[in-house]
Amino acid sequence: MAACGRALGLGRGLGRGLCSAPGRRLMLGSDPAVLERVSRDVELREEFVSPEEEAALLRELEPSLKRLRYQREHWDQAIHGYRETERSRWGEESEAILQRVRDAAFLPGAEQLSMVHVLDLEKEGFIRAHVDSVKFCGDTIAGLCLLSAGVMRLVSEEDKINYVDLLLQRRCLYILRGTARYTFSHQILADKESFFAGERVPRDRRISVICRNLPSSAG
Ligand SMILES: O=C(O)CCC(=O)C(=O)O
Repeated sequence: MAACGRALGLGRGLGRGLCSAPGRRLMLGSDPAVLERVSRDVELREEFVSPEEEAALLRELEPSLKRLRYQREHWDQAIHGYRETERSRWGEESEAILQRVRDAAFLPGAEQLSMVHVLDLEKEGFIRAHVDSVKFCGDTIAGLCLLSAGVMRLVSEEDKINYVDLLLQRRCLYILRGTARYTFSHQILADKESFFAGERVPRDRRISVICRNLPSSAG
C-alpha cells in the first residue's frame, strides 16, 4: 500500500442527476445538489496525454511493474488485483508530461509529494471506497488514466446515498480537490459494475499515475 494510506468506506447509490461537463456528460450525480457541490471540486480533462505520450510513460513504467506480482484480496485492503510503485526520478519525456500534470493541478509553490504513485490494476482489479490519508496527502489528488477507461465513484462520507460518478476516459487527467477529496470517498468500479449513465464502460488493465500535494501542516 502506498504512503497515501486508505480508509475504507462503503458506497452505493442508484439515482441519476445532471451533467456538468459542457457538451459531454462526464459527471453524473445521485441528485443535482450533490453534483453541483462536488463538481466544483473536480476537474476532468479528456485526452490530457496523446497516444504517443501514453506510450512513452508505459515504456518507462512497464519494466519495473513487470517485476512485481499483482496483489489479491486481503481482508483490510481497499484494492483488489493491483501492483503499485512510487517513483521520484523520471526520464525527460515523462518528466515533461508530469510537469504538465503538476501545473494543471497545483498552485505555483505548492509543496508536493516527491514520489509519484503508480497503480496498475489488472482487468479484474478494482478499488473500494476510501479517503486518502489526511496525514500523508494534501487537498489535491491528480491522476492520469492510462490503458483503459473506468468509472470513479465519489460517495459522501456523511450520507452514503449521495454520490457522483466520473467517466474516466483513457488518457484523461482527473483532479480531486477539497470536498471531492475530503468529504467524499473515491473508488474505481470493477469491470462487472463499470457502467456510466446506463452505458457499459469496459474495464481493462488500467494504470494510473497520481501526483499529490503535501498536507499544509507538513514540513
Ligand atoms: O487509480 C486511481 O485513479 C485512483 C487510485 C486511488 O484511489 C488511490 O491510490 O488512493
